Amino acid sequence: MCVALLLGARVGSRSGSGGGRGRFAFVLGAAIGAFAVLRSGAGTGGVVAVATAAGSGIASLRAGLRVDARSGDAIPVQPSSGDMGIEDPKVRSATRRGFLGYASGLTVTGGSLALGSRVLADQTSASYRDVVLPASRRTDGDRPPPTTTTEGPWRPPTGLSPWITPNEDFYRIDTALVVPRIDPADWTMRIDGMVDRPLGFTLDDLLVRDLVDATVTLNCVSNEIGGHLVGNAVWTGVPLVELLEEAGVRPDGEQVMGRSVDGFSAGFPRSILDDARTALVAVGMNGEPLPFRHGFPARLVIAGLYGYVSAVKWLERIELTTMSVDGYWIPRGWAKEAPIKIASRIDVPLRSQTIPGRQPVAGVAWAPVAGVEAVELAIDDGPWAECRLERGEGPGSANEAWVQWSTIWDAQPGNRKLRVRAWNRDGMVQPEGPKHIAPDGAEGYHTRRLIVA
Ligand SMILES: Nc1nc2c(c(=O)[nH]1)N[C@H]1C(S)=C(S)[C@@H](COP(=O)(O)O)O[C@H]1N2
Ligand SMILES: [Mo]
Repeated sequence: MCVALLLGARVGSRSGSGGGRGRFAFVLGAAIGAFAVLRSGAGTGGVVAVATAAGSGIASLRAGLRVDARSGDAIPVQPSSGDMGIEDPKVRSATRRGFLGYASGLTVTGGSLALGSRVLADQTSASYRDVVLPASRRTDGDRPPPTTTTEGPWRPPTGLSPWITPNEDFYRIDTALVVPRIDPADWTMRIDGMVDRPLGFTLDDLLVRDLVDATVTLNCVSNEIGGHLVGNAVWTGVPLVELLEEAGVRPDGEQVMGRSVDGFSAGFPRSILDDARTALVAVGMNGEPLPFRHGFPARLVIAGLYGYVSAVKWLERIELTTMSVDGYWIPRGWAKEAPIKIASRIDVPLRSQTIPGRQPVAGVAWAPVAGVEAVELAIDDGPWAECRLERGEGPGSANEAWVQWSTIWDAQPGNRKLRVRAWNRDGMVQPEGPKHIAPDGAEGYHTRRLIVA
């Protein structure tokens, strides 16, 4: 699938808009894609999706446009560095307006593609339903006792993100045209490269091990300030360090490179694991086997690293290598090392208009792996005032998961501005920015402007 995409992208970028070679590449890509889809057993629906993708690919070549699928349900969603050149939203929308005709065509083709891949992703095969997570699982890392405050019991305000993001609502980012639907019977995961003993695992090999549960916030580097490409889940899996110890990493194996069945790859320095952060070959998400969309049968989850350098879905290989090898997004202009930045978001109040009087302001904040120490809210550029924090209950270290924060605001009529920022437990405040998502994540304080009347 990825081959088709890459091929199309490469020829597309050389030939400019509407190039015959570009069109040829997409048709060729579609043929390869269809072959791959048939081989993977996705059926004719998958072929239709690929054909649609090829069609919209040609359309986008002609329009000189990229498909911008922010919801994460359509085609390649992480913008390439090329897009970062246009910073002014007005310039962008002017360019877009010129291609309205193409854009509406794209919406239709893109929409049917999204629908196609969704239908495929939601079908559960018999072999998927056979997978059962073992009931007894251990917990590493300590969690402080639930927050006890003098403020009394806490009720999450309406509209606040739940502590655990349900699997159905969890954001999805990947380059896959069609969600891989791996039959565990045909799947193994190997650990090789600069190791003393290359190892191979079936899904059953992983499931019979002493599995760990951990609550970890996953965050996409493409998440804008206040965006929703972030979620918090309880992941179940095998600690990566245990597997690496069994394989015996050689001193030159300084990078852990995860590789997916779809050609995607992501790597991070092995030394990152030395601080005992959660790092799992995950097979479960919120008590269920991984959904297809989120990497069934196994994926990596590394606390505190953006997904594009760590969270490889449909994992088939963990290669120990030197730092000179690059994962998928690195040659496309994204930073080689990418720790998650301190961030906070206002969820409530949601609307741009609100009524005067006392009301909740609430949201989420995250700063893995140091953890969130405090969240502050400023009203109309007034002083920063500390908010109440809720650290949800769950397995794992509280510092690797987001916190919910809330406060009560006595809204006065007029134009109002709310700004939020977080501090981590190393005494660092969230960077004020503003800074764009490329190359290593956005910086800035989420701001909500409201008309109180
Ligand atoms: N195979 C594969 N794994 C992938 C990606 C991908 O494109 N292909 N994208 C990564 C990125 S950029 C992110 S942010 C996370 C998102 O994981 P999710 O879709 O489960 O939320 O997956 C990572 N793993
Ligand atoms: Mo991402």
